[in-house]
Amino acid sequence: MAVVLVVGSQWGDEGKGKIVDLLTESASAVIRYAGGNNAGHTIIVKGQKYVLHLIPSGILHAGKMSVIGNGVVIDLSALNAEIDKLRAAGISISGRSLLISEKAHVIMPYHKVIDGAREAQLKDAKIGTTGKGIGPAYEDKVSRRGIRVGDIIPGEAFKQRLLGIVAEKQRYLTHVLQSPVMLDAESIYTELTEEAGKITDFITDTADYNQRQAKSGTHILLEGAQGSFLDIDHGTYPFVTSSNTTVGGACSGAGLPASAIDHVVGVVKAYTTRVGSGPFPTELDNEMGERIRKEGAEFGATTGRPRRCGWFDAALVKEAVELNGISSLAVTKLDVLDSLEKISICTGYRTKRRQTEHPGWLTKTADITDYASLPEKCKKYLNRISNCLKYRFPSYRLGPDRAQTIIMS
Ligand code: 2SA
Ligand code: MG
Repeated sequence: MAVVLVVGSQWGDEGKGKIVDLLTESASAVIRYAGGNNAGHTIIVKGQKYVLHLIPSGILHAGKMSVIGNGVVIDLSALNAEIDKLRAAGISISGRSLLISEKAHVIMPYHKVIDGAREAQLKDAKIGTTGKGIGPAYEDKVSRRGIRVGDIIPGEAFKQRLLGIVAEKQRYLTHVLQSPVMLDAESIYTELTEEAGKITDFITDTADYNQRQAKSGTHILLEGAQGSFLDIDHGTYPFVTSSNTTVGGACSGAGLPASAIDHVVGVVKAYTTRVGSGPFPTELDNEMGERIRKEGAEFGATTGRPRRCGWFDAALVKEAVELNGISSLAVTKLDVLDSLEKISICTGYRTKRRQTEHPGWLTKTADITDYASLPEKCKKYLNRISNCLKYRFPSYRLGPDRAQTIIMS
């Protein structure tokens, strides 16, 4: 399998990072194509926990290339902090392990201020963003006022352009959003050029790199961020993020033709979570939801916010399967349901809400390494999901560690 896309099939936090990490073994490169440091990919390798926000999960494997594609928005100081943290943990990062697109847009300090001020203005109707400036950065990209990584060339020309943009943002902040924040254009220029200076070794034409890899038949992975229903076009608008998280975003955000994608792996949690506002038909706003949250440690990997929890929604995932052309599904966090006596699955709600109840398996599953050894009731639950979606699963991820996975053959 040459080019494989790993895409979230719910509202994010499905465990994409773990599946990518697992598939990286046989891949040469891992490419991020959308989102920014709003993402939080938690990976546990040999008991050591890593939370990645911008850098693809491939960085945890020596000898693999990690690529931040043109569709990603980059907060340069957050990126450098992440690089420093990984280096401190003994991970080697150089131009031979990390590439950053010169065309990726930069999240500027004023984007974060605008993000926060807008949310405050929306009060109860707020989106529940991560506050990382994602929306305002993509807005500037689309309105052709953004700053790209490759635009940051220290000197008068760039400085003058930046001063003009900052003056405009200040007017917007003060007069439209009534924000008390005063932007300091000089220090923004200094910080930006300093941070950009630290990553010059990594900046390149990543679309060209990706296309060459794809053409040569090398196995590469496209690592999705957030989930299908946070997609700006196909998600639960306006409670979405500002990028195309789905398959189309992978092509534009990595600079790859649609024909290059050979296989699409959809990642789903064995139940559903959502962080931030917006519709959630199977939400359990009760003790059961609390129990799943606790058992699954369902807290935002970026903001620490408690994630909303609910039953598996097969109707929703079926849509993600169609939308992304998912070839196979990977199920994660099955072990979180180990202690439940009854588990429900939503099988449809467009015309009529239906929930089917399943007996729980009440057995610890995290360390089971083959499908046959799973409790019968657990297999029944998985088969039901598989039947609802009319898809079979290539792997089941049980516990949090890389080793705690069942690969189906
Ligand atoms: P934004 O910040 O503009 O992208 O927020 C818009 C919506 O997108 C949701 N969103 C996420 N949902 C799940 N996981 C995300 N990453 C972090 C994690 C989230 C965290 O891995 O846990 O730590 O809170 C993520 N990023 C964005 C967001 O909640 C809004 O609904
Ligand atoms: Mg996450």
